[in-house]
Amino acid sequence: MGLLIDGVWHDRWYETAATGGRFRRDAARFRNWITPDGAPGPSGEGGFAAEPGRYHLYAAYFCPWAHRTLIFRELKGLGDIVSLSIVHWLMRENGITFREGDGVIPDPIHGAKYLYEIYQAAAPTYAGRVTIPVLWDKKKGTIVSNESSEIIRMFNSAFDGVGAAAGDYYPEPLRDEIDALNQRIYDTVNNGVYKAGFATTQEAYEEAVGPLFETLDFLDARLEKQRYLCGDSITEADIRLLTTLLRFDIVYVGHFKCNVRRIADYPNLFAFVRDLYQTGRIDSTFRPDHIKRHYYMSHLTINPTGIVPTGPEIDFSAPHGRGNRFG
Ligand SMILES: N[C@@H](CCC(=O)N[C@@H](CS)C(=O)NCC(=O)O)C(=O)O
Repeated sequence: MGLLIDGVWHDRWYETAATGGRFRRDAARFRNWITPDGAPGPSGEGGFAAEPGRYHLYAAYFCPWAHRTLIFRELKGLGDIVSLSIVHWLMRENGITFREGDGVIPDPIHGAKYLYEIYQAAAPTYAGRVTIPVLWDKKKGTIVSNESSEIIRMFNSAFDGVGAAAGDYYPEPLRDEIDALNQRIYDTVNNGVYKAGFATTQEAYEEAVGPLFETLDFLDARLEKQRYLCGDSITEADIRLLTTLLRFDIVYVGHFKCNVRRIADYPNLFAFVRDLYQTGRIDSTFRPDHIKRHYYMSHLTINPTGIVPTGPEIDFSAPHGRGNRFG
């Protein structure tokens, strides 16, 4: 774990001394958008037109943010349109790497050993954290985006004219509702588990855990009445929630001390996770072995022995009953 300063790698754990033990996530720096015709998107520069074979996704099975992009790549049938590398689960010295391992797909473009080499290739004096996912443009030889929430928006619609599968997971009439849910779920759940887990004071930990379980209670109640967060079809908000819920009982309950309740204790949330897991090819993007090894073996400040727990046993392919219940 570390960061680049003036393009040079430094191994360093997150700084929480100046914030009363609170973990603060840095904003992503590459914020360009792929659009159907290369017109600029909501931020960054233009010139990134949707073309089959032009873009490469660097992703991780362990990472909840990268997992969103892997799911959208499947849902939108982009497997032959956007090529893929998968990094190794272990993140220690030199940060995220392409060392050999089951499920790792090496970097065909730079032959990189470390993810930071991709950042150096795009910006030789880059200063900041080196995070996954990264969307690379083979034509311009640079990073389009390293912000997962924006990469999934591009995957949702930019490639529709060049062979993507049908489906709109951010439909116009639902946007306000999706945005509001995303905001609350990001602050208290997606990032909330990290705020709890990386806190270095009791106060910072409690500040994160309370709102996390308030939101989970709220979501479980919402899913009592409808199949998905915004009604009867899957939206981006469901996928953004799913990647955290899939990691919850196997990692966040123990490693990040988010142990007030398990997802398995919430009847609706647990069935919702199984429902989505069994949708399309989402199951093919879930690698609990990478996930467990990543967290328990990489965060040695939290788990100094690096021992990975054996359980829990959870069957995400068990019947969920939500199709019959909601018609
Ligand atoms: N805002 C980014 C966050 C991505 C992120 O933080 N990924 C983690 C892995 S789960 C990472 O690369 N961490 C490395 C670090 O912080 O040094 C996104 O959503 O795309």
